[in-house]
Amino acid sequence: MADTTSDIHLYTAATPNGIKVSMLLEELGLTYKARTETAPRRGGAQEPWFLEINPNGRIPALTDTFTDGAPIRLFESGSIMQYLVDRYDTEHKVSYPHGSREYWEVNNWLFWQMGGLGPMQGQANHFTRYAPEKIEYGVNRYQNETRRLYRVMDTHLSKSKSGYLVGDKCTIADIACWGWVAAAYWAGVSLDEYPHVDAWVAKIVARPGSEKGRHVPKPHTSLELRHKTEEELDKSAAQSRAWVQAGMKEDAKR
Ligand SMILES: N[C@@H](CCC(=O)N[C@@H](CS)C(=O)NCC(=O)O)C(=O)O
Repeated sequence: MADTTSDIHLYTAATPNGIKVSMLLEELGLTYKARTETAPRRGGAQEPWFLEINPNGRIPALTDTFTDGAPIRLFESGSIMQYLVDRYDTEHKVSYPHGSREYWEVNNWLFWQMGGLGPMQGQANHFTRYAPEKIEYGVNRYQNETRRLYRVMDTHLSKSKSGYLVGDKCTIADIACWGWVAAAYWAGVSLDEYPHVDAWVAKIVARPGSEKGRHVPKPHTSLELRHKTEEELDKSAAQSRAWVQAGMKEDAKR
């Protein structure tokens, strides 16, 4: 049996990058403490103590006691996920052995998410929901790039026998992508055009660990966005727009 005791503190918020880590921790059955004092709206992410953990001042970040007994810090969700499976997924529940073909294919999709899907959809969110004015060029550029990435994923999943991104099981590649895809409608992208991706969203949410982890630190509501009107989406965006804009002004002053 793998050792599931840990001294993990997860600094997180209810965002696509934050829930990746709680979903993985739950999939692995690890104990951890979810910390929310650095959540974007609270501003704690720029405090000196947190910058010691993540010099980039963003969530998620994680601390643990390393194998040598001293504290270790992890930042960047992809790096955190690799650390967690490398150290704790000794039974390869959601990973493949280092050096196997599948290991490298998981890495391909993990980097695809970190370098493509996340940043592009994040900018689609920004121009669609948070910009103080509608800038058509920005909206089109990032929504279209997000759609292109969903097409890539849909084509890949159409050839998958298991319905997962790599091999015959759910891995950190799936978990990394899930929170973003689940929030497609926030970026103005419809899942109706991507049937394999749509089925994959439901497949992941049916897993008890992922289902539990997506609700950390508070109930996950992205799947309900699909049933909201553009007007309702815009109304919720107005609440977030204010703190996104305030955060940008603060960053520009630093
Ligand atoms: N590449 C980073 C992105 C981290 C990131 O941008 N986190 C967002 C939440 S998903 C954040 O902390 N936003 C607060 C802000 O922009 O001030 C990762 O994957 O961990």
